[in-house]
Amino acid sequence: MTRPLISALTAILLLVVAAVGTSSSASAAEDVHIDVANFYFCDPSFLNNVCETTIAAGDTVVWDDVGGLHTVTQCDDTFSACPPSGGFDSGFLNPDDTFTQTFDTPGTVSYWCSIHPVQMRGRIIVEAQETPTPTPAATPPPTTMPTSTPGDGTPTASPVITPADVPSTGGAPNGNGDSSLLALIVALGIAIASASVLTLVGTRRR
Ligand SMILES: [Cu+2]
Repeated sequence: MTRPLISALTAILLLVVAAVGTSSSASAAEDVHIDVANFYFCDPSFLNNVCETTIAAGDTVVWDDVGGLHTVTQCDDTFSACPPSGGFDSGFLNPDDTFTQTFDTPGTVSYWCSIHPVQMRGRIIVEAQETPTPTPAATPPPTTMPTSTPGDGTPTASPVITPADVPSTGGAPNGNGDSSLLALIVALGIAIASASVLTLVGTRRR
């Protein structure tokens, strides 16, 4: 086989493996919206108060100006430096303007409107993203029928039969759907690859 054909074959097999492996995915980052209005963040109950919004690390906060001229300006924890060095500042927001900020680091970030610093304050609480634990392939517990021993009334613990102990002779065992599907997909991939090889070889001979 020539190199391009081998690469094509490898690519097809990789595609098959990728298709099989896409079943698990990490939880996606979200957009969290916060209203900015006269004269509050979040909702009117936070007038002269601090609206706290909890998000997950990696989420993006979208402040939507739904009325009035405001800013979204980061502050230090005590609202004494706004913005602190390197902090964000939206500048003036008019109605229908939005300001977005993505928070990747767990912690608490305070902000206010620099035009209405007493009425309008908020905090973003960034919680650590849970690391998605990969779900191991579920091994179906072996179903062991309780063996009734005639005459012997003593109940004994059912023997634990691990899949390795099951003899490979006889009919197809149940619960093998995943590996059968995988085998089918791989076989399909190889078939497609062979077909491509034959087509390519045929094209070259012409
Ligand atoms: Cu304001």
